[in-house]
Amino acid sequence: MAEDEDELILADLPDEELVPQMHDDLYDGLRDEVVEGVEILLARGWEPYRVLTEALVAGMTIVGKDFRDGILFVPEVLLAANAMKAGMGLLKPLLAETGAPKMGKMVIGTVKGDIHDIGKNLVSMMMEGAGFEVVDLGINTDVDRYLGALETEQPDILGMSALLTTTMPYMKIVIDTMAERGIRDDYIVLVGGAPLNEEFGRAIGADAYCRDAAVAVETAKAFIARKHNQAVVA
Ligand code: B1M
Repeated sequence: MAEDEDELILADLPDEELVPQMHDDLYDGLRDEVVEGVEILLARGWEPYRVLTEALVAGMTIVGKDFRDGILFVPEVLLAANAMKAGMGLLKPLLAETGAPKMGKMVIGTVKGDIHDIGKNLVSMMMEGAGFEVVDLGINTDVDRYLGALETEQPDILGMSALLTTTMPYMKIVIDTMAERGIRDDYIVLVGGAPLNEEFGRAIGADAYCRDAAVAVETAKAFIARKHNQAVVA
């Protein structure tokens, strides 16, 4: 009897209770519940982007704060990250389904020494949704892998992600190496990650720092438009 009373049926919750419940489930690393919550919100007509930002990213922000404050530890955060990824997996095809014409191509990776990939994956998803072709190099990407991919993929944009203050300087190594090889100006270089800011982006010689995935898409579109205009003028 008591057990029945305790059982929580996610589908019975109104949106304003379901979303905080999803934040709790993400916090607790409950993958299946997070996936179910995403399915319910989509079935209720929520836009995939709204589910992503209000249910998943907002939940991960709470996890981030408690990780910083020593309330959560790596194993718990990994579980939360896996639950987040499972929810994102469901949204990915929907965000990519816009049928937008191809805008350009981006190679992206998390820099050497850094294994955080949720933000990078989100950027990739949103870029694909906006019509960009994305080649994802994954995590822990060293300068040779970045440069090799630039050569083989010939993208318009190089994207780099770093979540640690100790790994963000690696972006400058990549950009400096591009400059040494005379290819820096062949690509639009966009950087992002929680510890970065605009000043850092400028200081390392990137074209722009992108605060979040939506800004990354808008910035990429603006740079591609500028590139096309220059090509027309030239
Ligand atoms: Co890590 N971790 N972590 N962690 N982790 C942070 C980053 C930290 C801030 C937590 C904290 O203390 N509050 C802290 C860094 C402190 C610092 O450097 N100043 C930290 C630490 C210390 C560590 C370890 C060292 C912990 C340890 O082992 N003692 C370790 C490092 C491992 C390594 O990389 N070598 C570690 C490990 C981990 C996990 C493996 C447990 C896990 C990662 C799982 C995974 O990614 N697969 C993890 C997580 C999940 C986090 C937090 C909690 C969440 C990161 C995240 O996914 N955010 C994070 C705390 C935080 O950031 N609040 C933390 C959600 C994501 C959507 O946001 O990644 O910022 P974000 O991406 C945004 C924007 O930044 C931007 O757009 C994205 C979407 O809007 N963006 C880009 C990102 N990349 C971009 C690229 C672009 C454009 C925009 O290119 C064009």
